[in-house]
Amino acid sequence: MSHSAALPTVRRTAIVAALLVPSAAPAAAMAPGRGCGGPDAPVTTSVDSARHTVVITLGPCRLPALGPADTDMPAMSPMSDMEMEHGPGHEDVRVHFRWPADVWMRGFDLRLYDASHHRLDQPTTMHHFELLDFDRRQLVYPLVERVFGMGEETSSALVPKTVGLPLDRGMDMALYVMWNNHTDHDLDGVTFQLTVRYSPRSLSPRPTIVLPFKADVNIHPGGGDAFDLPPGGGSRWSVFTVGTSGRLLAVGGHLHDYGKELRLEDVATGRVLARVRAQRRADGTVAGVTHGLYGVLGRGPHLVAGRQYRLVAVYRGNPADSIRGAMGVMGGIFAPDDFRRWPAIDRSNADYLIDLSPPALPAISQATGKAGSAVAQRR
Ligand SMILES: [Cu+2]
Repeated sequence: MSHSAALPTVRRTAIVAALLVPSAAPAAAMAPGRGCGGPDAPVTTSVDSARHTVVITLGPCRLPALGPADTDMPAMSPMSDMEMEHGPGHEDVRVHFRWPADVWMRGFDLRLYDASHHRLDQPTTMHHFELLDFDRRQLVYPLVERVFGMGEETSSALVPKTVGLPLDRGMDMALYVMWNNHTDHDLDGVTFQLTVRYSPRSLSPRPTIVLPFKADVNIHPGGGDAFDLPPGGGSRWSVFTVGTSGRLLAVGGHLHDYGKELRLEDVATGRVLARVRAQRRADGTVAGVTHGLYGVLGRGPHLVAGRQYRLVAVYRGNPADSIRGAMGVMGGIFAPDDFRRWPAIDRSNADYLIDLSPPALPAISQATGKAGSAVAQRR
C-alpha cells in the first residue's frame, strides 16, 4: 500500500482535494454557458481507504435546456457502457484531475443529485460520461485510454477481486460528460458523483491486471466513427493488431439500429474468436447487445502482439432503405500476459493529441446507439 494510504481518511480527503485544482481544460471545446465545463469546473476527489473507494465529485452544475427531444430524429437515447463517441469535441464537460491513490480498480457506481441532494433519474439527466487516463494509451490505437464510461442505462459495474485495473496516484485523468436535459428549462445545482471501488495495491495475491479493450470498424480519430451502408445493409470491417499479447476476458459491443452482430476473427485462419449479437426488435431497431464473459472465471481468446485480427460489423435493414450513421465498436477487458510490455504512449502522436485539443465541432450523429457492457459483471 502506498505511504499516503496510511493517513486517516479525513486528512487524506483534505489533502487530495487540495491537490485537485483542476488543470486547464481545453476551453475551445466548451460552448459558453454549458454545465460545468471550463477551467474552473468544480471537480474534487476523495479517498476512503476504509471503504476502498475513490469518490469523484463534479458540481454543482447548471445543465442547459435542450428542449424536448425531437421525435422525428432517433432520440439521444439508450447508449450504454463502453462506447458513446459520435465525434469528439461535443461533450459539455472535459475536465482534468489527478488520480489520488495507487489502486486496483474493480468497479464504479454513479449517482446524480439535484440541488437538495435528491437522486436524479439518470437517463433524463446525463447522456454519457467517460473517464480518460492521459498517462496510458489504448491497446489497439495510440489514443488516450478510456478507462470506462457509461450511458443512460447502466449506473454501476463490478468485477471480482481476482482482477483489477491499475490506476496510480498522480495520473493525469479526465472526466468527459455529456448532459441530457431534454426540458425547456436549465437544471441548476446538479451534482455528478462517481464512486470507484478498488482493491488496495497491497492485496495478496495480486489480482490479474486488466485493461480496457476497444476496437472500431471505422475509426477516424478526431473525425467520427459512423458510416453508411447501402439499402438492406451489409458489413464493414477493419484489420488491427494489438501492441502486446494477452487474453480477452470479456467483450461487449456497440451497434446502432439495424445492427446484427460484431465478430472478431483471426485473419490468417478465419476463425471467429469472439462474437456479440444485437438484441433486435421486429423492426430491426436494437435494444441491446449480448455480452461475452469468458474470462473472469473461464478463459477467453488469446491475442498475439503483431498478429492480424479483423473486426466485422454486420447490419441488416429494410431492403428499400440505406442505413445511415451505423457504428461498430467492440469493447471489453483484456489481461496482458506481461503488463510491463504495455505499448508506450507517444505523446507527439497526432491521434493521442486529439483529446488534448479536440476539434471544436458541434456535429454529432443523432443516430440512436445501443451498446453492450464492456465490464464483466453488473450488480
Ligand atoms: Cu454510437
